[in-house]
Parts: sequence; structure tokens; C-alpha cells
Amino acid sequence: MSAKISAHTLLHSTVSETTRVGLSKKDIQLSFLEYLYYGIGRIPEVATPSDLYTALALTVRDRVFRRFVRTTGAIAEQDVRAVAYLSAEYLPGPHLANNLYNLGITEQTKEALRELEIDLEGLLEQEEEPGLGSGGLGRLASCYMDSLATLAIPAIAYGIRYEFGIFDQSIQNGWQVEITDKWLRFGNPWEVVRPEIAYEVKFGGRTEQITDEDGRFEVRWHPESVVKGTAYDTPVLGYQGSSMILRLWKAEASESFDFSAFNLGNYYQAVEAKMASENIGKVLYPNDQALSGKSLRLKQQLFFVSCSLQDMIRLHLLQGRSLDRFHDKFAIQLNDTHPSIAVAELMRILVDQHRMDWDTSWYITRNTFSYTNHTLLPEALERWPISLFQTILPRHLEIIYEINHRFLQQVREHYTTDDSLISRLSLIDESGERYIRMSHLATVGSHKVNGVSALHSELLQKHVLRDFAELWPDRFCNVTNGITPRRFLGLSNPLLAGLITQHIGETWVTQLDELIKLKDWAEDKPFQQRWKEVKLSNKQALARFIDEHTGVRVNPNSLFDVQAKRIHEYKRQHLKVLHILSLYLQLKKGMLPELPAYTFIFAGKAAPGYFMAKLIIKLIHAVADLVNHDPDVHDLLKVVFLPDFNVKNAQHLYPAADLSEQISLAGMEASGTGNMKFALNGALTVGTLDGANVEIRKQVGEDNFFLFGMNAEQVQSMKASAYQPHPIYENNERLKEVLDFLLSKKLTQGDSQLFKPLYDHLLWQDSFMVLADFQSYLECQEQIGKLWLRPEEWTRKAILNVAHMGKFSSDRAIQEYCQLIWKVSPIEVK
Ligand code: 26W
Repeated sequence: MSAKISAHTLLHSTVSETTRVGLSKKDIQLSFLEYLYYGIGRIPEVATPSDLYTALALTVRDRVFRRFVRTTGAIAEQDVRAVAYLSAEYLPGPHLANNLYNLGITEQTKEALRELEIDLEGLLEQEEEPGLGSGGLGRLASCYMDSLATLAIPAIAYGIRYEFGIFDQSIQNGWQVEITDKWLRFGNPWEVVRPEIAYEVKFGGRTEQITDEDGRFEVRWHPESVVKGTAYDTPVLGYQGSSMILRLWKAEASESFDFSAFNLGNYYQAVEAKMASENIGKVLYPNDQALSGKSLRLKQQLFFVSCSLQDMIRLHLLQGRSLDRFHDKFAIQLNDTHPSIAVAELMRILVDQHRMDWDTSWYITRNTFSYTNHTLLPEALERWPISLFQTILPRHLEIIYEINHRFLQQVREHYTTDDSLISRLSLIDESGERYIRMSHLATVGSHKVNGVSALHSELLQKHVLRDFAELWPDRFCNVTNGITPRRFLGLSNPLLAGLITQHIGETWVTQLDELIKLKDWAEDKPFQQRWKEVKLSNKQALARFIDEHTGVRVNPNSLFDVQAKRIHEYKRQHLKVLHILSLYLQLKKGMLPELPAYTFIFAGKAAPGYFMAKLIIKLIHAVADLVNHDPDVHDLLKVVFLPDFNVKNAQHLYPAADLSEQISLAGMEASGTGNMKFALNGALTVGTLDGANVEIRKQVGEDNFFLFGMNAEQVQSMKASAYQPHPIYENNERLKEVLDFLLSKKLTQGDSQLFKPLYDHLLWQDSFMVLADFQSYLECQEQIGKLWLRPEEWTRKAILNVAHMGKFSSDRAIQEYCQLIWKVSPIEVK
């Protein structure tokens, strides 16, 4: 018997039934104590909360690994095509509670700990979540991992192990203050380092063209520096079964490099090189939707992409497969353009290192990649100055020139000779300083390009990538985003999940369409009553949370109106603020006899360098200070800014919201996924016809969605006819009153210039047409206020919203990617 077989037999015959991976209360308890004693060297009496957390995490990790080993075994046996998801960002959220939920062992774990007089909730609070992303794109990647694992799709996700993730947000005197996120401070029990899985990545230097003895032309790259990437694996468990791996690369100094420096006797140079290498993985760029143009960011991109491609090629060759079948075995998804340098890097590896001819290499490359676009905002489309690119990636620049040359030649031969069209298609922007357009590289190097909602995909093909869509219509498609119902309903809203399961069974957890059965209960009075009780209880919990974190006391019976997302002018948090101020001013004048009690809740981070977004945060706090302390308000209005919006905090918000604010200017929000999370938890939506709102409204029905504002077409035509906000201000009394109030001493505690930049911008530019949509928003909010006063009707609509959310499961989205784009099928896991 070979060693391999005996280990396998051993695992199945004994270990699976024993403590180490058992799922009973006793097994969990024993494993936990073992980890505490022998893994950490502590007895319960003196263990810190962090020790206890770590011991429990390791206990659970064993059980996760057990499933992971099973999945990888099945993938290896079945020789299938696998997905590789390349993303510069992930936001997995806290692991422990999710893994307990997906393993189905929350109750026995709670009990096992309770017997040891340890409170599970307290331990869950200990966890520091990996903030390896800045917003929607990173969270989407993590929802997709949950679904890939749950559906048993052979897949691996690659990214960067940033030492500092997205900053922690604290508020001082109403202003955002950024604090470095030291998430690895107490160690990370969920990851396993794989020192043997490491690759070198080259940067800088020069290239040399030579002809070898056989007359073959080849290019040699003499880099200036080499960085090593080491794999850190985190298993991601699907719901009750299969699992996958998140492989993050940590940047380190390459031994070969600093040894040479040592040999030359230049110790300081060696140490400096080492530090420069480690810098690559130090920090996540916290901007969303605006590029920083920093060379370190470009280095990060090549770094993780190169390690990932080298890893895939190693795995491919390890299986004894030939490289010209690479695209048969890997479908690589580019999560936005951040990893799109992969197109040039794969070409480099095939052509320069494996000496494959250009055409074959290009065929493989194009059939391997597909690209998802997540934004239409011009300032968010990545482009790199040629000068900078040349210094950092000289060989990749040559390859991109060659790709471009061949591409444009083809265009000229078969499509058009129109020079202006050709320059629009080019991978290089030559209108001023020369830039590489990364979205063009990704589009040319992929066989499929998709947007993330029906509207966004349409606009992508009509505007941003129009010329390409006309050239290759079949290359473009849509996959509307989705969210995992495990984390965003089952785990974070156990009361609602329990109520739903009681009435329609629990199949919704993996087949979200089943929620449609709730339709039959929408009019049922006792069910409505239970529904309301669940919501109230979630709101009471959030009220306690708000009190603890902000000191503001809110009334759980008031309408919880929530806007939680990155702070950005296009998302129009300031439109919400204008509405609140308008209510306040009316109330002061005694003009609102039938006003419901409101709690307005905001949460979200602003990019550290984004002045206007930070000013909006300050404005929200100024309004809160004024409104929350004015005795005339009689607690009818409360304004709260919940600091440090992240996955963990979000899980408290979604279950407690009555109203979800999705009020971006139409045509700006690619999809949104918060909109789905709120609706799935029974909030009604007030929104524009933007991103996935359009599809949510279609699913839940027009009567169950509060629509306002211009649509994307109206926005376009108003922009085309030179939009002027000032006349709108002049002609709308209420608007004028609120806007002028932005400069009042009451709001600004004397400094009437404080919000002047915002005021001026709204009056004279108003890039996101807040003024144009103001009146429509106000009227819509009036309808909302009226409906709130009819609680049964409100609840009926809330139930119908949840009933129609099936489409927005990330399971559906992943199945579409599998069929439309990846051509990948699930594996069988025994
Ligand atoms: C180069 C700087 C930069 C960084 C991040 C530009 C753009 C980004 C992301 C693409 C921004 C982002 O997170 N986009 C969001 O992606 C979500 C998932 O598809 C969508 O739901 C959101 O609408 C979109 O804003």
C-alpha cells in the first residue's frame, strides 16, 4: 500500500469519527480545549478573549479544512475546467460566525462554550475582519466565492495579502479621521502559509533583443528588481458541503536578489531592496472610483497577477497537461481592469518563457480571459501614463504595443480605415500625454466582457465601450450582480430567516427563488404581525448598537431610513441631507401635522483625499447635532452617522432597515448590491432607475417600490442641453430655503463658510443633478411618509419585496457566469 493510500484510509476510518473534526457538542468542546491547552498554552481561567477566540477559530478551521480536502480531491480526480477569479479586492467579512453557520454547528458550539461559561457572542465580537477591499467590488468577489463553494464549482480566487486593509473610520468633531487597519495584529487563525508555493516577479530594468543559435528571435528582460510572492491560503466554506480557497500573495524580498547584494558587500543596499519589496503588499489603495496613478498600485497589480498566473501554469503542468491546452483548463475572470495586466503577462510567459509562437499564445490568452466592468465613471477607468509604465514594466509595454499593432492592423484590414475610429479603439490614448487604456487591453484580450446590471451593460455598450461593441457584438453580455443569502439573511437576520423557514421550509437558503412562496402569506394578518415583531426586535437591537457606538438614543418605533455605502457625490448622500433639512425647517414652522417619527441613519467611508465626500460627512454630523438637540423636534427626527461601515457593522444594519436609500443619479451606479441586501431583509426601496434598482423594481412590482427622479436618458439629454442648476434653485421655494440654510450660522455654529464649497458646487455645477431631482424626491418621500402611517400595508409590501428577491442570489449570478462565460460545471463531491 502506498503512503498516500494509507493516509487517506486512515483519515476516513478514524479521524472523521473523532474529536478533531466531529460536529457534536462534545467533539467541539474537546477540540476547543485541546487548542487552548496545547495550541496556545493557556487554561480557561487565564485565557484572554483573544486566546479563546483563536482556540475556537482553530477548532472550526479543522472542520472547514476537512471539507476543503474533500473538494480538492474531487477536482484532481475529475480533470475539469476550473475558474480562477482575479481580484485586487476581497471583503469576506468575519469568518467565524459564517463558518459555524455554513457547517450548521452554531447551536452546538454555543452550548459547548456555555458549559465552559464562555459566551459565543462575546468571542464573535473579537474577530477583526479582513478589510481587503474598499466597497462593492470587493464584497461582490466574496459573495461569489460563497456561491462558487456552495455550488461546488471548481475554482480558486487570487488576490493580495495587504498588510493594512481599508482604513478604520473614526469621527472627530464630525470629520472623518482615518486609522490604519492593523488586522493582522493578533495573528490570523484562518490562513495557512505555503512557503513552498512562492514565485518571483520582475520589475524595471531593460529588455534586449537577440537571435539565438537557431536563428530564433527572442527578447530577454534584465529587471532592476525581483520580488517574491508567497501564498497564504484561506479556505472558504460553502453552505453544507463543498469549499474553495482564497489564495493571497504576500510580497517579500527575493532571496536570490539580496544574496547577490550581500556578496557584493553592500549590506544597506540589500536591506533597502528588501524593504522596497515588502512595500508592494503593504496597503490597499482606499479610493473607489478615482485612480491614484501611483506606481506602487501598478506594481501591486503585476505582482499578484504574475504570481497567480505562474501558480496556474505550475498546477497545469503538474497534471501532465500541455500548455497549449491552458484555456481548456482555466477560465480566468478579471474583476474590473485592476488585474488586466494579466493579458500582457500571460503573453510574456508563453512567448518569452515557453517560446510559444505569438499567434498560438494570443489564441490561448483570448480564450482564457473574460472581463467584468464595474464602473462607467470616466475618472475610474484605469489608464497608466506610458512613461511610468515604461519604467516599471518595460517588457509588458513592448507586448502591449505588439498586441495593439496587430489588433489595429486587423481592424484596418477587415473593418474600417477611419482614423478617428481607429484612434478611439487603440489601446493607447494619444490625445495628449500618452496613456495605456486598461479597459481596452482587457476587452481585446478577453472572449467575453460583461456589465453588472442590465442597464449598466446596455450603457457600457452604448457609451464607454461602444466602438468595441459594434466591432464584436457577441463578445458583450450582462450578468446582473447577486448577493449570498447565507451571510445576508441566514446569518445576519436569524429572526427573519427563522420566520421564513417556519412557513416555507429552508430550501430558500440554496434556492432563493423559493422565497416566492411568501407571496401567499403577504395578506395573512398573524403572519404580518410576526413579521412586524421580527423587524421591531431587529430595530431594538440596532438601537442598542447605535447607542453604544454613537451615544445617540433612537426610537425603535420610528421609520428607520438608511443609506449605507461609500460616500460619493454620485450616490448623493447630500440629496438625503437636503430632504432631512427640509423636513426640519417645515417642522420648525409647524407645517407638518402628520409627520411620522424618523430615524435617518448614514454609514460609509469617504476616500481620504476626496474633499467633497468628507465635507458631506461633516454636514451629516452638523445636521445631526442641530436636529437631535432641538427641543421643538420632540424626537420626531433623529439623525445618526454610524462610523466605520464594514461587513460586520453592515450585518446589524440590513435587518433593521425599513427604508433603503438607493438614490444615485441614473446611469452612475453600475449595479449596487446594498440595494439587494436591504430588500432581502424586508426594507422598501426608494430609488432612481439606476443600476440593479431597475431590475429590483421589475421583480417586486412598481407598486412596491418608490421611484423618483430622471432616468438615464433624461439625464443624458439634460446634460447635453447644458444643465443649469441655478434656475431650479430660484424657482423652488423649499429648495432655496434648504440650500440657503447650508450657510446659516445655526447649522455651522458660526462658521458660515464651512459648507460654502458644497453650496457653490450645487448651485453652479451640480455634476450629479441633485437639484434637478430634488422636487421629485421630496414628493416621493411624502408618499413614503403616508404609507408608513398604514403599517399593515407597509408590511404587506415588505413581505412582497422579500418574496421577489430570488433573482438576486449570487448563486444565480454564478450559474450565469458558468454557462455564459466560463463553460464550467460543478464537480461531484462525495
Ligand atoms: C482605480 C480606482 C478604482 C477603484 C475601484 C476604480 C473603480 C473601483 C471599483 C470598480 C469601484 C466599485 O467598487 N464599483 C462597484 O462595483 C459593484 C460590484 O459590481 C457595483 O455594485 C457598484 O455599483 C460599483 O460602484
